Amino acid sequence: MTLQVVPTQPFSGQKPGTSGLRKRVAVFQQPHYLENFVQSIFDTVGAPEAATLTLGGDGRYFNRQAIQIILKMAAANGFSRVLVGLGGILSTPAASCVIRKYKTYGGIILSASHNPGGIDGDFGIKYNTPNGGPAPEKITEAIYESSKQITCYQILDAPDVSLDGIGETRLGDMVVEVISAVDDYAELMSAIFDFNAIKALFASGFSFRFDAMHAVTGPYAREVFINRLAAPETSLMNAIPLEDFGGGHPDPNLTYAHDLVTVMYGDNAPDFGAASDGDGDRNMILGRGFFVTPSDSLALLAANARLIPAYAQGIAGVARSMPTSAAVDRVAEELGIPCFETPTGWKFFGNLMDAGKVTLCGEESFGTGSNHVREKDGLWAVLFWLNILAIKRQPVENIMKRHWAQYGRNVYSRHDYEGLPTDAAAGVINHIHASFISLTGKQFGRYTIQVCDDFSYTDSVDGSISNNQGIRILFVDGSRIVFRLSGTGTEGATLRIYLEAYEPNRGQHHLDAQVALAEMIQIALDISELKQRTGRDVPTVIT
Ligand code: VG1
Ligand code: CO
Repeated sequence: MTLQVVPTQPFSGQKPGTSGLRKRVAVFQQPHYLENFVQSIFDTVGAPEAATLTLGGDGRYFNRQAIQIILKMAAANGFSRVLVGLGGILSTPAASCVIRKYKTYGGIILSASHNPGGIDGDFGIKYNTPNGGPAPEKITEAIYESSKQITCYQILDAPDVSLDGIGETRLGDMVVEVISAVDDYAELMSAIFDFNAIKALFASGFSFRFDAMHAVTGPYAREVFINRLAAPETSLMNAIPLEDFGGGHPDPNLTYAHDLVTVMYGDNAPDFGAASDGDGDRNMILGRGFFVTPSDSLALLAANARLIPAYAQGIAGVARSMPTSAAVDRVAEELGIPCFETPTGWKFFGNLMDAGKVTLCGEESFGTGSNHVREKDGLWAVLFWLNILAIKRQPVENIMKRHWAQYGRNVYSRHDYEGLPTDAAAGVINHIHASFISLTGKQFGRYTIQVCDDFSYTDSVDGSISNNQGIRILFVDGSRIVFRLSGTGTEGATLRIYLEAYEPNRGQHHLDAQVALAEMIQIALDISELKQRTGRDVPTVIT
C-alpha cells in the first residue's frame, strides 16, 4: 500500500447548497470530482492527529464506490479509525447518533436525500461536525473556497475493504470498523420513548403502515417496529433499500408517497400511516384518510411533549424554519417558552440546541427533530406520534382537530414549481423584490399587505448573519406568502411558494387547505407575475 499525492485542478461550482453538495451521479463520477471535494473537507476541518471519522450514506447508486474512495483518502490524510455503517449504509439521523455516541471528529454523509437515485439520478455529500450536525455556513463556505484552489489530493493505493460484515479491517495505518448503527439507533430511540406503551398499543390491534420508500429506513424500521415493538409484519411497506429507490422519488409527501397514500385513503385504512425519505431524516404523518401538515405536526409534538419520557420535564424552547407555519409559535406562547425562527436547512438549529435554548425543532418540508441528535429524524417523529397515540388512544384526526380547537389553525400549503429555467426563476424573485414599496399597504379583497422583506437571520449564539433567505409578504391579519428558491435541486430552478392563513374561527376546521387558501394563491400568482415570466401557473407538487 502506497500513499499517492495526485495532482488535480479545481472544478467550478462545488458550492454546497441547503444540505451539502448535490449533483447528478455522472458529475460525481468524473475523475477527481469526489476526491477534490473530500480533500477540501479534510483540508478545511483540520482534524487532530489520529482522529476518528464516521462515514456512511443512504445506499443510493455510487454509495459503495464513493465510500471506498473516501476510506482510502481518510487513511492517507491521517485518520486512525473510520466507523462505517454495515454495507456502507447510515441514515442521516443514525450518522448523527453515531458521531455523538462515539465522539468522532464529525462524519461524512453521502446522500441526496429525497432526490431520485440510480445511475441517472442524484448523489450528494456533506460534512457533519463533531456535535453531529450539518456543518454551519462558515465551514461550508471555507470548504468551497478550498475546493476552488485545490492542486492535489492524497489517497492510499490499496484494495477495497469489505463492508458487509461487522468488524475491523486495517487500511494502511487506519482501522475501518464496520458497525451496526441500526442497533445504536434503536437503543437511542428506546431511551427516549415509552416502548412498553407503544407495544401495548400494537398488541391492542392498532393498525399501522410505514412506507420506507425503498430507501434507507427499511432496516431501521424493521428493527424498531417489528423486532422491538412487535408490530405486525404487514406494517412495513417498501422496506428493502434499493440503489435506485425502485425508480421512485423517495420524498414522503402526498404526491410521491402514493403507495401509502392509496392505503391510507382507501377502504379499511389503517389507524396510522407514516413514510420517510431517501436518507431517513424526513417524515410524513397520516391518519385514516387524514393528512397532518409538518407544521401542524411540530406544533402538536411540542404541545404534547410532556407525555414522552425524555421530555417529561418539559422543553426548553422550540425553533422552526422561516417558511414553516407559525402553529408552533402559538404552542410556545402558551407554554411560555422561546420560539426561534431560522433560515431553511437543519444547520441553523445546531447552535441553538448546543446552547440548550431549544429542545424541539422542525421545518415545513417534513423535517422534525430534537436535541437527541443534530439532524432531523424521520423515525423519531413517527415514534413520537405512536407514543402520543398509545396514551391518548384517539384517531389522529381527532387529536389534530382538538389541537386546532385549542390553539386556532394556521391553514398552510406549499406550492413547488420545479424545473423552471434559472433565469426566469431569478426574474420572478427580482420582480417581487422590486415591487416591495408598491406592494406595501396594498389591499387584495380581505387581505392587506403590511410589509414585505427579504429574510435575514442573526444567530443568537455566534452572531453570524445569513442574508437573502427568502421573500416574505406579511399581511395585516398575520397571514403570509413566502417565495424562496430551492437550494437542493440539480436541474434548473425550483421556486417554492409557501402560503399561510391564520384561521382563528374554530368552526372552520373542516376546510380543505387549497379551498381556504384560494385567495392567497391568486395573490401570489398576481404579485409574482409567474405566468407571464415562466409560462406556468400550475405547481408541480402541492403539499
Ligand atoms: C429542502 C427543504 C428544506 C430541507 C432541505 C434538506 O431544501 O425545503 O427544508 O432542510 O431540503 O432536506 P430546499 O433548499 O430545496 O428548499 V433533506 O431531507 O435533504 O436532508
Ligand atoms: Co432527507
